[in-house]
Amino acid sequence: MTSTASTTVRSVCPFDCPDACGLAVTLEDGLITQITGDKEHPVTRGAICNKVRQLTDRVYHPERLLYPMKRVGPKGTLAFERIGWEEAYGEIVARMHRIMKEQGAEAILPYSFYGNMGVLNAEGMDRRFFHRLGASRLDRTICNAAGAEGYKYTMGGSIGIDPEDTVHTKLFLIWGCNLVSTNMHQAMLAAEARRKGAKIIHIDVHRNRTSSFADRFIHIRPGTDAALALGMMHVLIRDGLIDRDFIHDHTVGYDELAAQAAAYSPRLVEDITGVPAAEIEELAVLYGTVSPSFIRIGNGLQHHDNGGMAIRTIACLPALTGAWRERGGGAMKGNGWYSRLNADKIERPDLLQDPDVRTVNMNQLGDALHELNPPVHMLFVYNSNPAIVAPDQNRVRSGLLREDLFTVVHDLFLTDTCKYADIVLPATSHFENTDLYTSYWHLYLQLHEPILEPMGECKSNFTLFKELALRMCFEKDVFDISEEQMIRDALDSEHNPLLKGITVEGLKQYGWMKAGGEGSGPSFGRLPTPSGKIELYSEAMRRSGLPPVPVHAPLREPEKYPFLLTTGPNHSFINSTFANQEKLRKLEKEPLVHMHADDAAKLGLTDGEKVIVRNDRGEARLTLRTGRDVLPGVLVTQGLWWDDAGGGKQAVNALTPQRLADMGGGATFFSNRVEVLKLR
Ligand SMILES: Nc1nc2c(c(=O)[nH]1)N[C@H]1C(S)=C(S)[C@@H](COP(=O)(O)OP(=O)(O)OC[C@H]3O[C@@H](n4cnc5c(=O)[nH]c(N)nc54)[C@H](O)[C@@H]3O)O[C@H]1N2
Ligand SMILES: Nc1nc2c(c(=O)[nH]1)N[C@H]1C(S)=C(S)[C@@H](COP(=O)(O)OP(=O)(O)OC[C@H]3O[C@@H](n4cnc5c(=O)[nH]c(N)nc54)[C@H](O)[C@@H]3O)O[C@H]1N2
Ligand code: SF4
Ligand SMILES: [Mo]
Repeated sequence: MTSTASTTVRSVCPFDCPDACGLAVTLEDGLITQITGDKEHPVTRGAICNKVRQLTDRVYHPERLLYPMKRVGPKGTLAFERIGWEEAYGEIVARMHRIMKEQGAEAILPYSFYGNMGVLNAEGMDRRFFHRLGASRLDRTICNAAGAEGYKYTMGGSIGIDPEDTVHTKLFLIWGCNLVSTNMHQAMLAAEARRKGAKIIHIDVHRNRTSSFADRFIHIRPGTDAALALGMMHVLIRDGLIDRDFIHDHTVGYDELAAQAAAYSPRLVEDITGVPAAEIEELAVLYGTVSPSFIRIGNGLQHHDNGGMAIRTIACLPALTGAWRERGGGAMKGNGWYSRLNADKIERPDLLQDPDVRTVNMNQLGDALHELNPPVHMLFVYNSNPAIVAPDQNRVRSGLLREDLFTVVHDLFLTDTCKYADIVLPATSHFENTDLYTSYWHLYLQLHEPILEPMGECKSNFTLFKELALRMCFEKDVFDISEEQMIRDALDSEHNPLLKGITVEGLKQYGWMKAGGEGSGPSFGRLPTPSGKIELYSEAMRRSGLPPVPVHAPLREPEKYPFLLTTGPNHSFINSTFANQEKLRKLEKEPLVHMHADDAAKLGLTDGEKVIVRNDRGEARLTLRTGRDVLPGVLVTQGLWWDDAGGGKQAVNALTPQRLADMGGGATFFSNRVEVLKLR
């Protein structure tokens, strides 16, 4: 028997998940044999999710793309033939030159998101390349744009409490967040707080894993959270459960907010939200008397027409009670503000010759492919799977089918988007790359050094855009640089004093370093709002044509169809990533739609049968699950499944609108009206 050399090395989870876990990877003879959590990681402490424990199945998947290919059959059919990188680069460069000459560089559109969260590969060399090229800009709004802007109006930026402090919390509100599935370490910290006496309340439209984890569940109608928060404020103010000193010292606009909240009596709020008035009273009194209290605000409630305002409104609650004062008190929507990097240095927007070049909102890709002038002639997709994740999928796909559109897709797999590609390029997994990771939840920056050689002919996004730039004869001093050089640029602390002392050398030595060091948390000396304080009234909103004081606005889709459908992510996939892995797909069984038992009875539908969920945009065929997990009139489906081989129409974005949310150009994935028909 030959002996095998086994080593365990440090890695980082690259996926679009708040936890950004530290990984411990075992290699035998250069092959990964096991992936577990790094026990030394200060926040994730050795625990990782089941998805990433199975990551070897993804890295060594037999269907991984290993070489470039070009289309040899009709669009939409996955007919490809192997080519070399030089031929691929040659075709892309020739196309780019032709488009630039005939239509202008604006006719080229990048389309990317965070399939890999590494700074260099998600918002580094790629951005630099497209700026230099003069391509149309992409507004990356598909995830948290509305909520981030809403929170910013109140707090000045993505500034919440340090999640490590949440073990001190005594009242834990999980608001529109499926924590157990989507931010498991926050659930672990909540469980630790509970062992020390905390009570956990989940406010959601769907009774799910997180509801079972919580001590109490509050079932709310979709898109009505601002009303609930205003109802809580009504009671807090009426009953004198507010912290007048904190309000005086750290907020502006209390009088305007109080006047507004006065109109939101628990009875009125019950009518809007479906939450009984007595429950609203009880929740508000708990919130006003238990301290420290913490609100984890999720992404779910901001995927609605009124999502920005919902988050802005909830973010006002801890200011009224002064919850921010105590360790473990306050709120968090995201924490990106702490570790913000020097984007100007890495993305180089100064290379853009025409700063007025058009910007395309990624939530409106469907319309962009059909309506823009000059038309989009080249679409360059990486780190994203728009044929599945973008709203109004039928419109997106008919655009992708345009014969005069040249599409390049860089990915690890032949995704549904690749069906429409002219050139498919193979991407490395993050294990093969050098990169820098931040988290949008905890405060640690982590360095990743490659632990595998690139597989087949795979290239990282960084290498792809660097090599493409050199073939376009772009400036060598700007593009012919190393990963390490770009990481040094990113860490420049000029604009962010919290990065002071964080260096490549330090990251190499320790693996991770914390933004702001120990004891980070919002400082109320001065917040980055215009007034420097928490803005309960926002003059900036008024100037932007938004209501300056929190208010509830109803969802916008006409009530032509009887049900409101929310289409969130599931436990075993990350967006559409992992949906091609057999074991994980089996755990999710099949694409389901949850309906209240009374609604099902009225329609003569039974649990387990296949139904057609449809509206004017399209249809999805899903398996019906009936019960009491959703309120009457509401439907919930979870998971972004790939097209099934039989053409079974299970992709739910066929139903979702391109309509934008109230703020930030955000997506409205959860504000769909639909009807449900028996599948005969
Ligand atoms: N397992 C897993 N983890 C993930 C992801 C994944 O796909 N799978 N995706 C990652 C990404 S990109 C993101 S953005 C995050 C998202 O993770 P979360 O922030 O948890 O957001 P969602 O799961 O979209 O929605 C959260 C909850 O909001 C509920 N909800 C929907 N509408 C409303 C409403 O109007 N009011 C209230 N109160 N609740 C509502 C949904 O039922 C859901 O339970 O998770 C990340 N982590
Ligand atoms: N209906 C509905 N739609 C949604 C959502 C929802 O809740 N409901 N959630 C929305 C949200 S919050 C988000 S964040 C978006 C996510 O949308 P996307 O960012 O498109 O997410 P994924 O589906 O995970 O696709 C990422 C792709 O990037 C590829 N990839 C991974 N690493 C690399 C790499 O290093 N290089 C390259 N070139 N490719 C790589 C993966 O293989 C995968 O195909 O989806 C949105 N769409
Ligand atoms: S997907 Fe999230 S929870 Fe799972 S290992 Fe990655 S960062 Fe951790
Ligand atoms: Mo997201």
